[in-house]
Amino acid sequence: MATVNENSERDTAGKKVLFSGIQPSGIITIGNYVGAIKNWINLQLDYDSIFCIVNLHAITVKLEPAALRLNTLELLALYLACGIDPNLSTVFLQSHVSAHAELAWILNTVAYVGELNRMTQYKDKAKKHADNINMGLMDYPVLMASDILLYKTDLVPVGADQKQHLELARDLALRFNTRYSDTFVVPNAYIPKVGAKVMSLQDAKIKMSKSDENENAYISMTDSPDVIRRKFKRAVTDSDSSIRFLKEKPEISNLLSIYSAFGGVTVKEAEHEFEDIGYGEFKSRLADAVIAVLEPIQNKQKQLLSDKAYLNQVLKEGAQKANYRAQKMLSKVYRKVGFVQKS
Ligand code: ATP
Ligand code: LTN
Repeated sequence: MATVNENSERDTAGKKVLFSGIQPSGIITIGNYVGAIKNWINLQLDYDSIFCIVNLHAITVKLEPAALRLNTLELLALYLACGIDPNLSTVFLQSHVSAHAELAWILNTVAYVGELNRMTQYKDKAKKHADNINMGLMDYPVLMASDILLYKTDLVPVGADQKQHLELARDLALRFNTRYSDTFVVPNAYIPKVGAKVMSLQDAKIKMSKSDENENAYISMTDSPDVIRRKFKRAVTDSDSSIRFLKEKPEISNLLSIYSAFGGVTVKEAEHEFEDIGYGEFKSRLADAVIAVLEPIQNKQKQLLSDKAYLNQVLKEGAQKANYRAQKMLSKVYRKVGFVQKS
């Protein structure tokens, strides 16, 4: 991807800006962890990082208000438990910064109905939620572009399923810049080499998704060791017994990728390690590797959830930092489109 980043802003330490987010729509899976959160932890050292909990996105599908409230704090605690440092990065709730919705409106005027109608995620979700194909569901990628473009973002670490949305954010930035003069930084996606698309444990043709009706298809970040072992044991595999990363072995390849991401080894090293080992033993060691990473995170998350005052303080400070930056960009955009300034 070519980069047109004349508008790129570096902070005082000369760092580029990184932005990402997850919806507080319920269970967070190891797919979300490997595809997104895990990479955020390392990248936050090198980038001026902003991590958002995207609750405006979450209500594009039906969600009980009480559940959304609970999910939000749980996701915040998970971010922190995984190692996001609020002193290093900005962590905030999307609804606390009204500029996200405001910029989305402006971007709507440069987004075409045709291109939104063609988005894969929209088509999938429309099929899945046929009784609730609301405008928000269709407008979801424009709001996501708004999230990203508000902060002069250079890098957006996401799983492979978000690539198309990133392309749209780039297109909208370029289209706005062409129409109104240079304003937005054109962002780049950061998609991990291993684990960009963790597949379902029950069907390696579809991605691991928290909204899968079959609980055995995913491992939740809060699953107990017993449950993790059971789910891996039940994971679908082929009848051949070699542990190799091959196109014709999608189930084993998926498990090897998970092992690589959690065990801190390359897929090649993992293949070597399991050369003369059967599926049963492999699955058991895989479970060990995942549990070893998840257990401390789960303990930390529990501890954080018992300190609501601290969590609220993190959100308050995050909102202040994000709001300041977002308002600056929004004012610039308002000026560019010809809105008379408030006196
Ligand atoms: P749903 O499956 O309900 O549509 P989701 O699991 O995709 O939701 P999001 O909040 O939309 O959850 O995604 C959060 C982040 O996790 C995104 O960066 C997304 O690309 C990544 N992600 C989601 N599923 C996977 C997966 N199976 N493998 C790798 N990354 C994933
Ligand atoms: N659509 C994203 C979540 C999301 C996001 C963002 C990710 C909303 N706004 C901005 C990166 C940057 C998803 O992962 N499903």
